[in-house]
Amino acid sequence: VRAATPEDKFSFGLWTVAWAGKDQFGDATRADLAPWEYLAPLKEAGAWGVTFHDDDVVPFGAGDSEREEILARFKQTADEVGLVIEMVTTNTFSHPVFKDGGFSANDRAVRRFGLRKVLRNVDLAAELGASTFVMWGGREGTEYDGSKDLHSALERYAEGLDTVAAYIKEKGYDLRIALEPKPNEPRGDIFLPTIGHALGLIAQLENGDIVGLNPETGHEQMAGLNYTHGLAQALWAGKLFHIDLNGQRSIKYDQDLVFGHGDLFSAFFTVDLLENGFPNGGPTYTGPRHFDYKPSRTEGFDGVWASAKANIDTYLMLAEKAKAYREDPRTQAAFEAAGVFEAAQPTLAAGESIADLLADRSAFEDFDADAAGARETNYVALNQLALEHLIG
Ligand code: 3MF
Ligand code: MG
Ligand code: MG
Ligand code: MG
Repeated sequence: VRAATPEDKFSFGLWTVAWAGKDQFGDATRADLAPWEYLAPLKEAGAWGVTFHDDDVVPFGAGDSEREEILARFKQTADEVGLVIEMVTTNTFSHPVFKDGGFSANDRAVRRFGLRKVLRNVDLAAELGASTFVMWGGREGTEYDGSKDLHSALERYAEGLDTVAAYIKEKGYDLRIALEPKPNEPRGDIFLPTIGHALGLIAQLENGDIVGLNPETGHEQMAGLNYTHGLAQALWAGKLFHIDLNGQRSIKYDQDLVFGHGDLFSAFFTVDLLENGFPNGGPTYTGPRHFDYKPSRTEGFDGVWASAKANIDTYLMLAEKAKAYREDPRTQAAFEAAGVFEAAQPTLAAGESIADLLADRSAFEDFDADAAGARETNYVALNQLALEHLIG
């Protein structure tokens, strides 16, 4: 596979390679390095960008001068190494103060603290030149349905998001918010569990024009959903601002495997959409190819860097294969036979009224539904072509 270039825009959360392996049941299996020590090897693995939560770099509760010192060192190292800080995000899930959420906690003082922590980080994101501000509300949710007035919780969540968006506008920052849906873990149920729920909430915001999505492969798959379809709907809505690519095998805890190490066929179609767009044209994704995975706890540092590179290599291999799949004349013929191009034709003709449709006997009275029901689609043959390219 070819080497990654900056044009590929491969990017990693600092918390991915910096995860030391501490989980619910076991201690860390790797050492903690200083935040800037991860940057050169990330660049070496092929990254163009890096992203972080405030607390990944600066310890929670650090004083202003310590904070500034650490951030300056981090930024300087990123510059020296040649990594772009393309996204910044806020940790409103680790500290016990956020055990009931940041924006939707019942406790108003906690909500005000959460909002202040986020706004402070919006300033930092703008200062560092990031273009996206991701918000994963990992503790926004419940274990018990009776523990929150769900209507008030949604009101407060929306209020918080609208306040952050209003602040970005007020300040004139060139920054967009990207919400990251997840169905559960760490809460029993998290608000905005899927791409669809998040799109629904964004549509009700006052400042929703600068609020979009950062969908994660595994999060949709944890809900049994199709990630590629979710990306498609976010694109269609003009809301695909950022992505978290990784791997997940079926409905279980958040595995955060290397991209492609979960559902590989699904990963193929994800890359096909990201690289080649919709067969009939339409909006395309031009943002970072951002990975949010965890180097497995079984790995040492060699394994960390090998797994970081594995994300990139898998993406590049799939991109090559998806390109060959699309360019294969057999695929184009199979698209034609499957009616994929016909789907671009509006169902009503240009200028056709509903009355015209109702008067069109060929559409209903004379339509042979049984014959149409018996038509060949050739979808399986088309899928086999994809498989052939994928494993060929
Ligand atoms: C949790 C996640 C988060 C988000 C991150 C970005 C810790 O399952 O995916 O990673 O991606 O908070 O804002
Ligand atoms: Mg995750
Ligand atoms: Mg995950
Ligand atoms: Mg994520």
